[in-house]
Amino acid sequence: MKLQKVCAVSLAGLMLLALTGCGGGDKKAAAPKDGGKKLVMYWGALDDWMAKDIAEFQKDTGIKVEAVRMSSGETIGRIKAEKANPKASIWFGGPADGQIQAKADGLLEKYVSPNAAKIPDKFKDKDGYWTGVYVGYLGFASNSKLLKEKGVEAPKSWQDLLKPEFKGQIISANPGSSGTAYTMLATIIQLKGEKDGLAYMKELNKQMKNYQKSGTAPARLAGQGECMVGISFLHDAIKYREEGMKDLVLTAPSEGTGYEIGAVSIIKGGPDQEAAKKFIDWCLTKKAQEIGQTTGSYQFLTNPEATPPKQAAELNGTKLINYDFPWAGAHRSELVEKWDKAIKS
Ligand code: S7P
Repeated sequence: MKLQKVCAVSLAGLMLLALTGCGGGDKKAAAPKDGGKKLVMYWGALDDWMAKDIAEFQKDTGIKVEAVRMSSGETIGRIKAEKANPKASIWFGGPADGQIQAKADGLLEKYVSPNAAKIPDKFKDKDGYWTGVYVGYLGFASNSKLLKEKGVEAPKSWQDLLKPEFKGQIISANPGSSGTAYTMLATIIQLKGEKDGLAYMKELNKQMKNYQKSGTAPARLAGQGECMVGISFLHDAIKYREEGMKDLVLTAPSEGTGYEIGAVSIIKGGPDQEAAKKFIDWCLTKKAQEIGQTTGSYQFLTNPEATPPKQAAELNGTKLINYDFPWAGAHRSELVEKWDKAIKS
C-alpha cells in the first residue's frame, strides 16, 4: 500500500496531513531549515504522541514527516515486504523485541547517535542498531465496578488469571500482531520455562474473552467495562484512567512482570537516511523525551537528564523479571508459532 494512500485513509494520516502539510497548505511558508527533506516513519506508540512529536520535530528541523501507526508484528511484516524497496527510514516505538528480530533479519541500519552516549547501556543495542527511548511495565488493568458486582478481587498474580471467576473476562492482544502481547508471552516463558509456559498460555486461553490486534486495547476495553481484566502496559491504563475511565484499577503480578524498552532504529536502505539520523539524534534529547507525557504517554524515560512523568511514580516498586531482550527478540517468530499451536491444540 502506498504511504500517500495510508495518509489519505487513516485518522492518524489525516491529523498528519494538517501537521506536515502533505495535503498542501501555505505556499508562502518559510523555507524549511533543513532544505525540504521528508522523513517516512513507522510508529509503534500512540497516535497522539506521534502527532505531537512530528510537529515538534518539524518545528525544530524543518524536516517534513509522514508516519503510519502500526503494531510490532505489522511493522516487521511491512519492513520485510518492502526489503527490496524500503518506503520508510525510521521505526519508532514498540517493545525492542521486534527491532531485535529486525536486526537479526538484516532489516536495520546501524546508527550510533552522538546523543546515545547519555543513554545507559542496558537501554541500547550493544552493536548500535537500536536505541531505547522509553520503558514500560506490563500488568493488569481491571474494572473495579465489574469486580465489585461479582465480589471478586483484582488479580495479583499470573496464577490468579486462571481463577474461575475470570473465565471469559480477560482481554489481551495477540502476540503475533502485538509487541505488548509478545512481551507477555516472553515473560511467561522466562518465568516458567518453555513447556510449562506454553501449558500456562493454553490454560489462559480458556479464560480469554478475545484477543486484540494492539496491546493498548485491553486496558481501554477494561476501562469501558467490556471485560474485568485487560493485560496491557500499565502506563496505558494510567492514561485511560486519567482520560475518564475512573473504574480502572492497576495491579502487577507478584511472580514478577516483564517490561519493554521502547526503541528507535533506522530501516536499512530507507530513503533520507540523513534525515533519519537527525530524527534519532533529536528523539534522544531531554526535550524530545519529555514530549510523550504532554499527550498522556507516561512511560519511564531512558535519557537520565529527562524528567519522567510524575504519573509513572505510581509504578515504582513493581516487581520486574530480569527480562532477557536478546533472547526474546531472537525467539520471537518461533515462540509466536508455538503459542499459536498450543492454544489451537
Ligand atoms: O504508546 C503506548 C504503548 O503501550 O504502545 C506500545 C504498545 O506495545 C502497543 O503496541 P502493540 O500494538 O504492538 O501492542 C508500547 O511500546 C507503548 O509503550
